[in-house]
Amino acid sequence: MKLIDGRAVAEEIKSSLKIELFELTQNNQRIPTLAAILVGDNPASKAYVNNKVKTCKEIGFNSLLVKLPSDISEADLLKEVERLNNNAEVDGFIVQLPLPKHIDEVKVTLAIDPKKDVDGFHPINFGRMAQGLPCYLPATPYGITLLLKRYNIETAGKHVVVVGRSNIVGTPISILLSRKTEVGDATVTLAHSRTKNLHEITLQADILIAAIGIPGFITEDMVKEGAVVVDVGINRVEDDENTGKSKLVGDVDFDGIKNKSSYITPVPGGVGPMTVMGLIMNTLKAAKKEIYP
Ligand code: BQF
Repeated sequence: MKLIDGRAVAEEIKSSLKIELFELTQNNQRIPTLAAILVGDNPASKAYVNNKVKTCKEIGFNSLLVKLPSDISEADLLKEVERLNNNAEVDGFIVQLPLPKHIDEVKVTLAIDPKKDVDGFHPINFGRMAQGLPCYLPATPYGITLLLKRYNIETAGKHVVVVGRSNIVGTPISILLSRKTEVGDATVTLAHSRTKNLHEITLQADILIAAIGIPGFITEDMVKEGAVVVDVGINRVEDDENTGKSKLVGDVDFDGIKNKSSYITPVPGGVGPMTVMGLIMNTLKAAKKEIYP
């Protein structure tokens, strides 16, 4: 078993971004600026936004955190989105999900200017991704492709099984890996909660990507000997020892699978840190006007 160390790869990328930022400023180009809208005080959402802001600071990017109360109306949130769309200081921004129940996430996503949509969630960017046009890739799929590349994991001709069909992970990673690209040319099966005989399908996977959101869902009996296992799950569960504390676990039974897989991503420290780097890479592209000149 080889561990895919997302934390280490994220650090490598941070180092190279610091150098690139230095070169940008030498050429009198703008310092990339990321803004984030955080609605309410969900502890997990706060932690995610703080990770993103902290990573910007570490590299030397500018960041702007817009904190809004959980009872903000949808109309007022849409106004804040419009303000960031029109703020020339901001290269790209995100609205941290999930949003409170009274707010329509689709409406908010549609309100973001696709040129500043560094999460890559707007249907314009999704559609451009699906057709292989320049776009902001959704952060988690982007991070997964960076990890596969970094570890020289061949995808061409391989059978990738993705479990989970969300708009932000399962569906876009299945599209990306099936396209005729560097990290692509795979034969992809997209499995989900209504898939029959899931074991039979996952056992065929050369590369298994778990993005279901159920702790420990993928067990040893579902994995082929020598498979590459990518765990996208971030689930907070109670600690075993009755300490009252919680811990992060993935969608994969790591201890059960680690000796059967060729490569495996841990949780924490696997895909999670690379999700943040995907966002950061998109912010750099936004500042350089690489996607939408
Ligand atoms: C790690 C996210 C579910 C719903 C909304 C590093 C992150 C997580 C884990 C992180 C996630 C998950 C993010 C680790 C951002 C990934 O060390 O394993 C970083 O900050 N993430 C998000 O913004 O929204 C989510 C998961």
